[in-house]
Amino acid sequence: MTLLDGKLLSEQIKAELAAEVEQIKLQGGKIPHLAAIIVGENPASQVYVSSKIRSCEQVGFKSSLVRCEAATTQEELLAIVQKLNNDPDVDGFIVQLPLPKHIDEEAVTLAIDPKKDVDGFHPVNFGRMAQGLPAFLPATPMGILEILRRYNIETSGKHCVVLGRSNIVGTPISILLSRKGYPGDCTVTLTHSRTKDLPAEVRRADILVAAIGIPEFVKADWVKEGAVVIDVGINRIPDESKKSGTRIAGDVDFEGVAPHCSFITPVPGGVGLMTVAALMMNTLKACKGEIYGK
Ligand code: BQF
Repeated sequence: MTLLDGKLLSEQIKAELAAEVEQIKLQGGKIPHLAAIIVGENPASQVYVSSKIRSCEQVGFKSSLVRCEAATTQEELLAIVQKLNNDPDVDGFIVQLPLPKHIDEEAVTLAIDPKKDVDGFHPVNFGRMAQGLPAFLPATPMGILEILRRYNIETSGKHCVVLGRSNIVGTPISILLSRKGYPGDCTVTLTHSRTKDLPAEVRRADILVAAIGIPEFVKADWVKEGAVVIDVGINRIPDESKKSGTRIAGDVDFEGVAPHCSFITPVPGGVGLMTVAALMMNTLKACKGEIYGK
């Protein structure tokens, strides 16, 4: 069993990005600029957005954080989105999810200029991704592809089983792994809450992507010997042995499953860090006009 080390890979990627930013600076080019909007005080969101800003500093990007109180109206938020759409210095921006209940996430996502949509959530980017056109890929699926690529994991002809059909992870990774090329050319099964015999489906997986949001859901006897397991889950569960009283668990029962795997991502230190690294990659692409031209 080999650990798929998201910390190592994300640091590698950030070092590569930092070197490229250095070159841009030497040549007097535009410095990549990522902006983030956060609404309210969700503690997990605060941590996520801080780590994105910190990553910008590490790679030499400019960053801006727009903090809005929880009571911000949808109209006020849409006005901030328009401002960032029209700010020529901002190459890309994100609206940190989840948003407070009184704001329609879909309306906000639709308002983002697809050319600045470095989270890849706008339906234009989703549609372009699905058709294999240049697009900003959503950060978590892109991070997963980068893990497969950087560990040279064979994907062609493999049976990939995806748990969960969210717009942000399950659905896009199932599309990306089924398309032509590397990483890709998989035969994909997308499973969800109405799937009849989930353990039976999971047992067919050469590559398993678990993005269901239930702690330690995937059990040892569901996993085929030698499978590659990508655990997208970030679940906080009670643990009396911890100072905080909680720990973070993935969607996979790591202790039980790991001995059966050829490769497996840890939680924490796996896919989550790659999500942030992928966002940085997208921001540089936005700055260079790699997807939509300059
Ligand atoms: C790790 C996210 C659910 C809802 C909204 C490293 C992150 C997480 C975990 C991170 C996530 C999850 C992010 C680890 C960004 C990934 O070592 O396990 C990094 O910062 N993420 C987000 O911005 O919004 C979310 C999950």
